[in-house]
Amino acid sequence: MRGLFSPVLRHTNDDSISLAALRRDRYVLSRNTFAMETANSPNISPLDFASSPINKTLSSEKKIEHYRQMTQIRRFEQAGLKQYSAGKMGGFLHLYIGQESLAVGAASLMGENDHMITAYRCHAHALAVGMGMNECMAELFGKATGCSKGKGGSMHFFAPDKNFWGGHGIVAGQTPLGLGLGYGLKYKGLPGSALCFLGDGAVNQGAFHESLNIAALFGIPVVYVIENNGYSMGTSQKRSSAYKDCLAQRAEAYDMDWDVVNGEDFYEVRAKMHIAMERARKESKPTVLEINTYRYYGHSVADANHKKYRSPEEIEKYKRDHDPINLWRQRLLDEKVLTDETAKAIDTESKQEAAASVIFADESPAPTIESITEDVYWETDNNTEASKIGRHFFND
Ligand SMILES: Cc1ncc(C[n+]2csc(CCOP(=O)(O)OP(=O)(O)O)c2C)c(N)n1
Ligand SMILES: [Mg+2]
Repeated sequence: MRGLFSPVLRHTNDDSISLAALRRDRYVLSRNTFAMETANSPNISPLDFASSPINKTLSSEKKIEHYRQMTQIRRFEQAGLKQYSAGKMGGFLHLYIGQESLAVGAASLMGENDHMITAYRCHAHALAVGMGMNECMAELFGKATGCSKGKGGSMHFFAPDKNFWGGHGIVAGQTPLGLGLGYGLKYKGLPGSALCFLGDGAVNQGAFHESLNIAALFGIPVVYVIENNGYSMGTSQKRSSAYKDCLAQRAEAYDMDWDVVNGEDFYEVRAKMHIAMERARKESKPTVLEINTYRYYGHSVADANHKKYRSPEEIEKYKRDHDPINLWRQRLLDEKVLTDETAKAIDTESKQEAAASVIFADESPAPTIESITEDVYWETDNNTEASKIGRHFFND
């Protein structure tokens, strides 16, 4: 059965051909690496992605900046968790802690015509594209100064001015929207790409498959990024898919390129994301990437059972040996790009910034009752004809 799905090598540049040839082995290796950990060999890599074209030109300043972003994201979410526990916010809080290299790696490659959309685990993507901690923390608190004016909360961070299109709660609901972002680029003749993130739990949804089909059929410049953190709420990825070995390989059914990425290696994330984004920008072709990663906390903070459907040892193993921030820091220390002192200073500053955002959020006003219908429909806010007759979508 598996022979039917043997990978098709259709990559376009030299760098990616070597990656393509290795990708299946690489996948098996990274899974095995994750499965049979030893403390001494946490990061076996058959390829050093530091030498890929997009990483070779990465300046020391940028490398440190990306370390700072990942640290800021983690400190922001840790501060948010503390405030959630103190009863400062309602609804859900889905933490991205453990997965930071994915959002930061992708955002680090975005230019003015590239767009990003994701699911409800969206804090990191928002901060990675350049949103501020204040507007994000205030959104968690449901305050009027939040990025969605306090009406979105944890799952609905948005920054259209930064080409960040949210934060979506329906599993795979963002996948046709990501397709639309890519379609818009093509329609306008813009040389960009649409990055659409989804979880491993979204890959069996019909909307995703319909999106893949149209993306391939119309040649849409979209990159679907499956953040495979191993679990969909309390269900392990191995239990939720009939074909469980490789999620990205489904792309072959749509005649689409795909690859598997080791998310703990920041260089690898950038190298493979770059290939996919260039394919979108230059050839107007879609890609599916599956990035292996891990979340340290439960599905949301309300997930009290997260140490029952996976063992505490498993969680500890990932924290100890696969933490993307620790591994990136170590890499930069080894390259002598970073010193321990600078790393510590970045961490302290990130904590301070997060603490300041908590004060900002706490002191901010709540939205007014009168504003409850504002910012829901564009037509209402702009008092259009469609709004007057109550037909928002079809008659404008
Ligand atoms: C269509 C739909 N079905 C079910 C849910 C409930 N639900 C919310 S999150 C989630 C799990 C999704 O897991 P995954 O896609 O792996 O993303 P992760 O939480 O791991 O980031 C489910 C089933 C939903 N929001 N939408
Ligand atoms: Mg998941």
